Formats: sequence, C-alpha cells, structure tokens
Amino acid sequence: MTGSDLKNWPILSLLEKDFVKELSSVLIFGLGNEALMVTKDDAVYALGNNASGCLGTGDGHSTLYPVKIEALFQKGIKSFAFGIGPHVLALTAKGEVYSWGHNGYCELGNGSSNQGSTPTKVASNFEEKAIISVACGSHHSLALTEDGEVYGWGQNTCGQVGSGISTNQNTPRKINSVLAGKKIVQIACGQTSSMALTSNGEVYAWGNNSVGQLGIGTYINQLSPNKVAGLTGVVIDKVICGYGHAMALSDEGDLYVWGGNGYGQLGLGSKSNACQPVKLSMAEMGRVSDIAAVHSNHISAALAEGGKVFMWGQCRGQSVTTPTATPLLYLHDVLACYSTPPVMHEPLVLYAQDETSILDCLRQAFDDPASSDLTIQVQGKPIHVHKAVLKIRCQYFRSMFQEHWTENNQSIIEHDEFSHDVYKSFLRYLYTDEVDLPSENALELLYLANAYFETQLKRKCVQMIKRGITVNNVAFLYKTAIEYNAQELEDFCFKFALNHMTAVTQTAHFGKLDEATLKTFIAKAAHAGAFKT
Ligand SMILES: *[C@@H]1O[C@H](CO)[C@@H](O)[C@H](O)[C@H]1NC(C)=O
Ligand SMILES: *[C@@H]1O[C@H](CO)[C@@H](O)[C@H](O)[C@H]1NC(C)=O
Ligand SMILES: *[C@@H]1O[C@H](CO)[C@@H](O)[C@H](O)[C@H]1NC(C)=O
Ligand SMILES: CC(=O)N[C@H]1CO[C@H](CO)[C@@H](O)[C@@H]1O
Repeated sequence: MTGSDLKNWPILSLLEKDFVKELSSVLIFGLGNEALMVTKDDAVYALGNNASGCLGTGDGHSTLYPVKIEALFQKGIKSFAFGIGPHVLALTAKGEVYSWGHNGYCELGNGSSNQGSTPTKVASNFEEKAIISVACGSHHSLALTEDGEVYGWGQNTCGQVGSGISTNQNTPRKINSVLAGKKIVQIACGQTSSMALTSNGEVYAWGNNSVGQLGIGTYINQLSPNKVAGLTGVVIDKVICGYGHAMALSDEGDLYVWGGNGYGQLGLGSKSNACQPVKLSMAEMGRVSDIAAVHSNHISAALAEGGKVFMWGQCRGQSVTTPTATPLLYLHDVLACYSTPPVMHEPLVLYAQDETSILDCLRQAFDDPASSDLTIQVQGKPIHVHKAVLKIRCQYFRSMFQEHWTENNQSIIEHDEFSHDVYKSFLRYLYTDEVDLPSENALELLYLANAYFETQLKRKCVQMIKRGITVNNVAFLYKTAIEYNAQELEDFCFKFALNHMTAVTQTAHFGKLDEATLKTFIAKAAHAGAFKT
C-alpha cells in the first residue's frame, strides 16, 4: 500500500520517473520546501531549501534536484524526525542516530550550538543502546531506546527535555523521575512539549503547558514527566502532538484530545482549550484506526471506519472545528493538501517494488509479444498490441474489429499509410495517454489523429506543433491546420503570421500557398488591419 500519492507533494514535481521508481521512502519537512528521499539501494538524497544546512549535503546550497547525502550512504536509514530550525534526526536500522541542521538550541545533541551541514552520529550517552525511534519538537529532540528508556536534548525553555531544570541540554540526557523503571513504547513532541506512552497504555507529558497541551488538568509548564491522569482506565495505543494540541487513540478505537484549540484542532465544535483529555464523539467517524498531527501546524487527521479519512483544525487557513470527512485515501494526503506548512507527520513509505498500478501494467503491456494477440506491421516492422485495448480506446479499431473481423482473420495487419515511428507512437498513446515523439513528427501524427477521429490526440499534437512554430514554417502549418480542420492551430498560425507579416510573405512556404488559401488569408489579414498605412 502506498501511503499517499507523491503528486500531492509539489516539491517533488521535478523528479524523474526513473528516480521515483527507486525510492523507498520520502520525508517532506521544514516549511514544506525541503525533502529527504531514501532509495531502495540505501542512498539518501536531499532537495530543497538549505536553510540552516538542513539538507545535510555539506555544501549548504539549495537545490531543485536531488543531491546525494554522502554521509548517509549505505547506513540503513529507516526513519527521520525534524524540527522547525530545521534540524533533522535520522535513525538507522542498527539503532544509531545522525543529526544535522539548525543547532542554535543544541538540538543536534553533539555538545555545541554550531549549525551542522553534514550528518554526524549522535555520539552517546545512550550507553551503546540501540535507538528504535526519534521525535522532534520545534527545537528539541527525543530518542527511545529498545529497552524503553527516553533521552532528551535541545531547547528546554519550557522543560520539554524533561530534565527537571529549564536550561538547554546540549547532549542526550536520560529522562528519569517518574519514567524510571517504566517501559516506554512510543514518544511524540509538540512545538515545545513532549509525550511518552508506556507499554501498559499510560501517557506521560512534560514541557510547555500554556494551552493545556500536557492534559494534566493545569496550565502550568512541567520540567519533568507527569502522568495524564484523565486517561486512567483507558488503554492508549498511540499518542501524537500538533503544535499545541495532543491526541491519543485507545485500543478500542476511541479518540481523546486536549490542549490548544484556537483553530478547532480538538474537533470538539468549539475553539476553547482543554487541559484534560476529552473523548471525541465517535458518532460520525466510528472506530478510528490511525491518527496524524505534526508539531509544526494545527491540523488533525484520522483514519476512520471504512477507510474514510477525516480532518479538522487549521485546514488551508480555515478553522474546521469538527471532524470533517474527505475523499482522501491516506492521512499523508491531509497533510499534503490541507496543512500549513505542508509537511509530513512521518516519512512516507513507498512500496512501489511489490505493487504495480493498472496504469503501469498497461504501459508494460504495450508492444509486449508475450501477451499480445495482434501484430500491426508498419513499414515491415511489427508492433505487438491487444485487440481489447485498441477496441476500448479507439473508435476506429472498435468498428474495424466489429464489422469485418472473424475468428479466421490472421493476427497480423499491415499498414503503410503512416511511418512506423508515428504509428507506434499513436498505438503507445492508446496505452499510456502520453505522446512520446519528436515535435517534427507532430504534423504526421495530427494527420493520423484527424483520420482516426481522435480529438484528444489532435489537441496534444496541436500543442506540440505550436511549440515549434517559426516564420519559415508558419504558412505551411496554417495550410495544414485548415486541411485537418484544426481551428485552434489555424487561429494560432494566423496570429503568428500577422505579427511577422513581412518576413512571412517572403518565405518559400508562403509562395507555395494555393490560391484559395492565399485569398482567404489576405482577406483575413486585411480585416485585421495588416495593410493599413
Ligand atoms: C558539533 O557539530 C558542529 C557542527 O557540525 C561542530 O561545529 C562542532 O564542533 C561539533 N561539536 C562536537 C563537540 O563535536
Ligand atoms: C507554549 O505553547 C504555546 C502554545 O502552543 C505557544 O504559543 C508558546 O509560544 C509556547 N511557549 C514557549 C515559551 O515556547
Ligand atoms: C477479415 O477477414 C474477412 C474475410 O476473410 C475480410 O473480408 C476482412 O477484410 C478481414 N478484416 C481485416 C481487418 O483484415
Ligand atoms: C536559502 C538559504 O538558506 N541559503 C543559504 C545556502 O547556503 C549558503 C552557504 O552556506 C548561504 O550563504 C545561503 O544563505
């Protein structure tokens, strides 16, 4: 299952198809203008704005195209977390953590506050323990060890590092106090708050509590973890944070919300903050199976019964105060299409490897002799196609196979009216909806599209031809457009010729225009004022 359509993330628009096919996961972070991409062969690429060196490419340059992060090559990167600086944490399969980017609050955890433009291993104080997950707030970082301990570092103005004091923490520090001896299984960060979930479903919170985001019944910041007592009796499976709000999902699929609510992000139909967990009415959503939010914005999303995706909170600048059904298929798509900034709540994992879409299958089937049941021979060269596809996609073939086609017809058709390249491009278009042909051939394809009544293909050809128009060929294109009944192209050529009247009248093609066409052209040009003195 693919967790979202990459098309919904505009920053990835320039990626080449072949590159996209090799991706195994992607993270869009920062302000939505930064991306990290992991490939199937274990390389990591970055693209976007280099603010604070957050691309990790070392040279500090912004880039529109993917640049390989040498320091992470073949390190087995399996996940990322990011702050707003931005700073980035990358987690390897072996349980190591790399950090880079903004470091003004010591969020890289390497003992200094100098910006880091290349990923460096967070050396550590983890006492050789493997890390299984990482989380970041705006400027602080948390790491969870495999045996359930939490380490925190970075900005600590509100106690978000959980150290009991409020000075910034420049190296990872184990969070003890009430967490000591408890097995933590999940961590999450709001802008300046932190959460931990224990193996028996209890939630602990610390840090900024100015809007009640800790859910402990007060609005007082906490320098150490406190149990979210309002959830006693409920077993929580997952806890997440937005900028100043939090959501917890129970093992029965119920949703509890608390914290800042200025944009309706709690989904309670109001905009008042709540300093205690409130159970959301599940009447509309039914049982919830997954939730999403991220520390850099105020949106909430839930995957509910029947695979329906709901969203609420700050959605493209609007305050949506109750869970609202969307036609989206994935939680990631809510973040892509409605959050400000559009960043991911977690890396998007792509399983393109073992999954092929119907479009890919069709594309691959074109000219595949193994599955083809019809060969079209053009200029002596075979093109392998499928009668059913041609029938479904093209009126010309539909009537051909209906009227004069019996079981006895041989499975080879000869065609000599068009060149091989153009005919093949036409047939491929029937499978892919794309035209893959040099623009010099567009005219012949337009001729074919006209003959086969393929209006949509005609339109594509006209676009291609328009892009290749010159003073020299405009007269010829004008004549052809009239011949093929391509009104839009005719108008376009006429206007272009009018703008370059003197030069056009001196071209060879203009000289060759037949009398009728020439007459009409001159009359139209005169009408448009071409010969006024
Ligand atoms: C931490 O990283 C920064 C940026 O790469 C570097 O300037 C600094 O020397 C590092 N500090 C230590 C103690 O390694
Ligand atoms: C505490 O949280 C509130 C709400 O999320 C935020 O507006 C405020 O800036 C935070 N305080 C600090 C000191 O970061
Ligand atoms: C199919 O065979 C019939 C009779 O043998 C013939 O009349 C017809 O033209 C053939 N159709 C095509 C498309 O070759
Ligand atoms: C947009 C941005 O942050 N650009 C920076 C990229 O890196 C160079 C060199 O570090 C800076 O000079 C730019 O300001």
